[in-house]
Amino acid sequence: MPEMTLEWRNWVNENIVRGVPEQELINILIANRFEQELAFRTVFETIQQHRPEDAGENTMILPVRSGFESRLPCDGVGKPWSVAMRLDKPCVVMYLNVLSHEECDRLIALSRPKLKISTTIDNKTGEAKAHEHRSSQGTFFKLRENDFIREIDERLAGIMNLPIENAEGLQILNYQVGGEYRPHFDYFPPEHPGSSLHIEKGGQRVATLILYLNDVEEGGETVLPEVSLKIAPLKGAALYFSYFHQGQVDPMTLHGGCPVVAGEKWIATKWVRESNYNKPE
Ligand code: PD2
Ligand code: ZN
Repeated sequence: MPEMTLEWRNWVNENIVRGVPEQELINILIANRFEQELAFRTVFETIQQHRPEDAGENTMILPVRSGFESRLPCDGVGKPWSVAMRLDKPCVVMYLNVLSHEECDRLIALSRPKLKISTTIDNKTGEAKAHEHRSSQGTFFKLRENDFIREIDERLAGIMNLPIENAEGLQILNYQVGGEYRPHFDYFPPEHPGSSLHIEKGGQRVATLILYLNDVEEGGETVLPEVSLKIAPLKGAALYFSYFHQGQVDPMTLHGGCPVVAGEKWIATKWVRESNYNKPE
């Protein structure tokens, strides 16, 4: 991945001054192989210099290109995904139209017959166990399990800007009324003896993408309490956050799924590791 050079910084600066939309500049940087986070940060810092009132301390709101704010249902078919919201520290990004409504419905239909009680990892032993803190049912697809899943796995790796081989298989979760996932970390806390078992293959988890497969009637928001962020599920949209940088995990990414108050909630979760998680045994 290229480092940010002075020429590129100047280019961003000139274009911000000319009034070119932020998202356009970010897309060009990413197309030129800059890491997504570096692209966002460079544009963000430049805006902060010129229009501090638009940038705030920590938050960057990018142009919203569909019905997110109004919570209109947005049909992802044929539309490119776009960024609706970004927080800089920790890096949290809300994407729209990552999956089409047909893809969401198909993932649900394929998963429904395979659902099993979800588990959490025992801090001491690393064993997976059912726990009152996680009241959902779920199932996994293997990485590239079939053509449909392969296409989604490839798209998500592209959005997350991480190698597909580092990804775990897509997990589908279903919460009924009252179902929740209490605040937790997706990384394996280094201080827990049970973590080493999970880090052996593919290393630490580095980032998560939660994909919302339906609109929830009430409740079921994803929360990041340390940064006071609450995201309502929106069919086809996705929430990204990363938490492992320079060998350090980021406790600010504590997050949870609020209880569903009415209706049900379906999500898909993509977790990505530091290194290859799919080497043949
Ligand atoms: O369902 C959610 O919103 C949620 C919240 C926190 C899912 C996960 N974590 C996860 O799958 O890791
Ligand atoms: Zn989680």
